[in-house]
Amino acid sequence: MVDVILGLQWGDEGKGKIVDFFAKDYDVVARFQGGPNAGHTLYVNNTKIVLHQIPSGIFHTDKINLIGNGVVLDAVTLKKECDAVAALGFDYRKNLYISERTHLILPTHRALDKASELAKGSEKIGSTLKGIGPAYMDKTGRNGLRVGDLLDKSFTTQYIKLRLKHQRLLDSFNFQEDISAWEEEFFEALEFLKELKIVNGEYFINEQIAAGKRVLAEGAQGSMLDVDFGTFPFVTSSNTISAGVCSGLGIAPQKIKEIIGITKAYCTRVGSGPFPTELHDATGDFLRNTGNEFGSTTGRPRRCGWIDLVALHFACMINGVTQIVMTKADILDGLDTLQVCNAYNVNGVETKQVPFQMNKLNITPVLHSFKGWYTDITQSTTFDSMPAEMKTYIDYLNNYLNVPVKYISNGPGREQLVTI
Ligand code: 2SA
Ligand code: GDP
Ligand code: MG
Repeated sequence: MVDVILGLQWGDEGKGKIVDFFAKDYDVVARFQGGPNAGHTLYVNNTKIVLHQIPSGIFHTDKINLIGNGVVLDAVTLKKECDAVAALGFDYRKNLYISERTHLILPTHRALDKASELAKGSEKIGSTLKGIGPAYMDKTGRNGLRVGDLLDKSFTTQYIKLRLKHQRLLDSFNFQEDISAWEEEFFEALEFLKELKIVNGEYFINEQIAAGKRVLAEGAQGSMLDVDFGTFPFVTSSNTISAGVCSGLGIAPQKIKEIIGITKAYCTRVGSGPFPTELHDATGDFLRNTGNEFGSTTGRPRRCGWIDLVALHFACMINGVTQIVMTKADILDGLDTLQVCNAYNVNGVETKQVPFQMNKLNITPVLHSFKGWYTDITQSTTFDSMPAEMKTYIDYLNNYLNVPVKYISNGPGREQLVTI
């Protein structure tokens, strides 16, 4: 069977930590979408590591880690990350597998990402500039190059053809950048990539499932960044929701069992786009500073605000979430009052539904206040010992979402996870 862990907000919910925690119960950890735009933070022997391309189960040496066909792969980032994993004493060559159908991010995709953002000016998406959008465009436009193509002798010819096409596009943007250094690194990294375990991902994973192995699919970004259901156009270019697991790994829907949704106890977003509960005040600054809310890939400050139950309810619906993990609860320890958004006021009309084109509407969040627990919860190991105010907060979420919060994360450490 396959279980899924994915983000219910705009990413950075703490998926890396939770996947690493749960990995011990699985045989395979697989990434199904996204690429080096992701930044999943985990701690290995008290050392912080941020993974962008490699699944977060890599430090469990007996677990298979698969980069699925739905991912877009930057070979340069992958090589650097493999070196970082090896430096921590782990042999990624033993447990890292890559689907031959995974699309490659080329240096010109990164240049095109930059050019497109520059051209958009004040309407830019706030992309991580890792080439994600252009690489997925080449996939759906049926032009992209895949990991399996590397083993074909026509690869260089195909690369040159695509590069030329990209150059014409870059010229139309009037964008100039010397990519020769990127290209050199890229070709070196491709040689490295060729030596890794490249497999037919769909047969590989289905054989694992047939043999009774347990698979954990690891989402990247978050549901509100999904290309179909997120706050379009301020989204990423992949299906971040549970449906993406099937197309991003080649597995059938009935194989999926638990869908574990991760939400912070508050909310953040990095990049542009609507964020109804965003705080532009001292509380927003408090959340950013206490929660260390800076992009794990780009270092950009994250926008911070109250938890948004309208968006969370929507995310639970489209994903079919069966249980929730609430992370970063400890960040709220220092606040005496907490708020949650339980409806949107759109031009004077209250709604509990996520509207089309949120960015074109004037949305005011309808907030419900709670007394904060105002206690250090980082050392709590049982839900019983947690403050009564925290229990009231969780009860409210359970009732609103109609999906149970099953775990509370009360610190970045592997052991800081309380079961309810
Ligand atoms: P892209 O690069 O084309 O996918 O960007 C499109 C939008 O998706 C957002 N996005 C993210 N949001 C949160 N976290 C992400 N990963 C990094 C992290 C981000 C970082 O872990 O912190 O370091 O800045 C991520 N990746 C993409 C992005 O901000 C755009 O709004
Ligand atoms: P991801 O992209 O969803 O994996 O999340 P990121 O790694 O981008 O950001 C989450 C950050 O929060 C990381 O720095 C984690 O170490 C940290 N973190 C995760 N869970 C908790 C928690 O419960 N409390 C605190 N204080 N930090 C946490
Ligand atoms: Mg992240």
